[in-house]
Amino acid sequence: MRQFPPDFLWGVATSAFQIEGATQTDGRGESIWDRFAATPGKIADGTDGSVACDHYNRWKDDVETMRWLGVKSYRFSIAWPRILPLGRGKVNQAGMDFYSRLVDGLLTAGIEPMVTLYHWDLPQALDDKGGWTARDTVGAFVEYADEVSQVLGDRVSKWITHNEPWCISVLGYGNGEHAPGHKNWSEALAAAHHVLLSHGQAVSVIRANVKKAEVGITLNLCPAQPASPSAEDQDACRAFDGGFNRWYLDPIYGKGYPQDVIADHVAAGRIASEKLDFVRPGDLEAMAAPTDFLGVNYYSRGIIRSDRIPESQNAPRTVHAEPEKTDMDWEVYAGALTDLLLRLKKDYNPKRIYITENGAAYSTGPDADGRVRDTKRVHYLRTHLEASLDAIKQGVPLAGYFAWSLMDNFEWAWGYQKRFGLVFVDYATQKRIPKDSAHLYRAVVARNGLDVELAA
Ligand code: IFM
Repeated sequence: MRQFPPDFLWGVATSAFQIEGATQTDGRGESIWDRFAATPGKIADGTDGSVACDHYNRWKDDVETMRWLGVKSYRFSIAWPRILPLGRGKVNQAGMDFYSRLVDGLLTAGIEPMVTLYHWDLPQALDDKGGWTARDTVGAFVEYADEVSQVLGDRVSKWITHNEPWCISVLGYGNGEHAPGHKNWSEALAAAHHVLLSHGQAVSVIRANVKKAEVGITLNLCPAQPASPSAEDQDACRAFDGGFNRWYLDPIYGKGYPQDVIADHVAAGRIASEKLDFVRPGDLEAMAAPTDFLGVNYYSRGIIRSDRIPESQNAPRTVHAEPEKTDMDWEVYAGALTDLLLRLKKDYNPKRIYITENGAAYSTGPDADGRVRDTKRVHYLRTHLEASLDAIKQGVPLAGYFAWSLMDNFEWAWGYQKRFGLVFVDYATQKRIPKDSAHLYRAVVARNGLDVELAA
C-alpha cells in the first residue's frame, strides 16, 4: 500500500506573470519582466507575457479544472505591480480585487489558496531605483506584504514570501539570463541578501495580519554529487552545494552565510573581501525569523565535475547521469529528491516541508484523437511521488506536494517553448486539454496513494 498520510496537501502551482496576461489591464504597473521581454534577444521565441494563458480573464475555468483534478490547494503568486503599480504608495484597488475574487472562487470550490508574494515580477519603478540591489526594496516588499496580507489574510492562511531567491539573484543579477538582466556577481550577492532580509522582516508582518498564519519561503534546491571521489570533484561539489543550496538555507535557519562559500567568492574575485558590506547589524537575526514550513522546488540533481584540472588528470567518473532528460535538458533522477528531503531534515530540521514545485517540461501535444499522451511526464510524476513517499516513510515532515504546473505557461527566457503543464494550453485558442499526467494526478489525489493505473 503506497498511501500518503490522510491530511497530505495535494496541490498544483503557477505564478502570476507566467499565466495571467492582461499586463496593461485594471491599472497594473510595468514589471521588470515586461521590460525584459520587450528587449530583443532576451526571450528565446521572442514572446512576452501580455496574453500568456489569459488566466486574468479565464480564472473561473481554471478553478473548475482544479476542482476536476480534485486538488486540495492551489499555489499562485500575486503580481506586485497589480497591487502597487509603482512598487510602493497607493494600492490599486482593481488589482487587489482580482486576487480577492480568485481567493473567494477557490474557497467556494473547496480549494485552499497558498499565496506566493514574490515570484519575480518586480515593479519596474523599483528596478529604476536599483531593484533588489538596493536596500530600500526590502522596505518596499514589507509594505507590499503588509497590504496584501491585511486584505487576503482573513481567507488565506498559507503564505510564501519569495519564490527561489537563487534565481532572483543569480539569474537576475549574476548571469543576466532573467530580468533585470544584469551580469555582476557582487550585485547578485547583495540582491540575495536583500531578498532574504525582506523575507525575514515580512514574516512577523504577515503573522500580525493573519490569524492562523503559516509562513515560509520557497527555495529551489539542487542536490549535488561529485562525479568521482577525487579531491577536486569533492571540492567542486562542496562549492556548488554551497553557492546553490547552503547560501540560502544557512541564513534562513540561523547559521549565517557559509564561510567556505564567502572564501570562494573572494577567491573568484566576485567580492573584494570576506566582509560582506551589504550586511548590517541585526540582519542575520532578522533573516532567521522562525518559519512554519520550508517550500522546496526540486527538478533535478547536479553531478559535479571539477574544472580546475584537465579531464585527463582527474579520476574516472563514477557517477553518471541517467539518459532521460526533459526538454530543459535536466536529468530525470527521482532518487535525489528523497536524499534532499532527508538532508533537509538532518541539517535544518524544518517544522514542515511542502514540495511547492516539481515537474517536467515535455512538448507532447494532442494526438489525432485529441488525447495528450505525455507518458514521460507520467513517469516523472510517478517516480517523484514515490521518492516523496520514501522520504515520508523515513520520517521527513513532508506535508504536501504541488505539481508544477497546473497548465503550460510562459517559461521565462524560453517563452512558450517549454511545456510543464498537467494541462495542455493551445495558445492560439486558449483551449485547455488535460494531459494523461493530469488524469494520473487526479487518480492519485482521489486515492491519496500511488496504487493507481491509467487507462491505456
Ligand atoms: O517555471 C519555473 C517557475 O517559475 C520557477 N521554478 C522553476 C519552473 C520551471 O523552470
